[in-house]
Amino acid sequence: MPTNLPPGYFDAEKRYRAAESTAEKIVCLEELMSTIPKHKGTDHLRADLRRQLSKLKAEKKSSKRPSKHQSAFRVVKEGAGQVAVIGPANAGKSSLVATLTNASPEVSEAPFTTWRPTPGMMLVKNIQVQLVDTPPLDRDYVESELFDLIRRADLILLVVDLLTYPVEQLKNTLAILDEHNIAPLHLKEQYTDERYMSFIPLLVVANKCDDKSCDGVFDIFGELLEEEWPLLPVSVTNERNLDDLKQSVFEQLEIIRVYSKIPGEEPDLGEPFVFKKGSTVADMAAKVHKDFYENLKSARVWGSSAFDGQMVQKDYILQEGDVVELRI
Ligand SMILES: Nc1nc2c(ncn2[C@@H]2O[C@H](COP(=O)(O)OP(=O)(O)OP(=O)(O)O)[C@@H](O)[C@H]2O)c(=O)[nH]1
Ligand SMILES: [Mg+2]
Repeated sequence: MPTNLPPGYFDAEKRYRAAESTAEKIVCLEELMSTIPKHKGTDHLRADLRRQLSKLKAEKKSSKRPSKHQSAFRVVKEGAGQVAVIGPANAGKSSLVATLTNASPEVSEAPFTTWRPTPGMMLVKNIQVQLVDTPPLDRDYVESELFDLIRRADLILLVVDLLTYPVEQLKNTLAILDEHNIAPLHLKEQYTDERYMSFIPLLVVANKCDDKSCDGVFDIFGELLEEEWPLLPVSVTNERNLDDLKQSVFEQLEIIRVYSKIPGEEPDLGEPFVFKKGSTVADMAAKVHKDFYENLKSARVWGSSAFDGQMVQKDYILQEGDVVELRI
């Protein structure tokens, strides 16, 4: 049966064939279908094109669903450590990340402002540490991927509002974490079966401690907790104790800074290498270059635990601030 297609069909078909993206193809195909007269002779053609259209629409829909790798909750680690800033709504998590890093997450007096994680880099001692602002940890609204983000973090900053039932806020947040098999590292001994748990170092940040008048409230908060907690009172608004907070983050990450030195030259004290505590000269050689690792003959160290220029072996454990000269 003749199809009797109008000239508009052939123009639309050209555009459809030239379309590159799925979205563009859908628009062109719909246009193409609208040019086809509806009669018995075009039944097959219309059915074919309808099938193609639904295939394209399905393609578009599945590409919209972010894969695990594209998810906003999968934040690529940068710098010397990744720190998840978590806690109940309105505690000041976004304010903290906005003040300490180059990121600008939205801050608002209305709770439930943040819906997606936002990473930012914080300079502490001359190294960069990544802070990640997160949506509020609330049983009714939390997305399960947030717990994956927390499990991957090197450190948790649990922010509570010191002026709004901080004990309840802390206990509630810990209970939610526990329900998802996440617990503070310092409580590890309390768990008889550790197999399914992720233990992450955790520091409690009691925010909104704006002036000295709040210090008493902070003391009571500490006394009301049943155990010893790593706690720090801060005020993001008034920038109280934020330097202490940065220092604590550095310490809790258990990292050291080590500087390299070329024989006969002054050490480069600008850009340290960052290692986990307990790393050795061999670890440093591996980080500098494969050749250094494979052909290392000797190393000399200047630092607190070695006398200046002391020759050391590959298994020498590096210390914070060491200057190391590798020789191959
Ligand atoms: N007084 C006082 N208010 C603060 C302080 N830090 C943050 N705020 C205020 O607390 C409110 C909430 O701040 P956000 O940073 O948006 O809190 P959040 O924890 O990110 O909130 P959600 O994204 O909703 O979970 C805002 O009105 C801030 O200005 C502080 O140190 N002192
Ligand atoms: Mg927020």
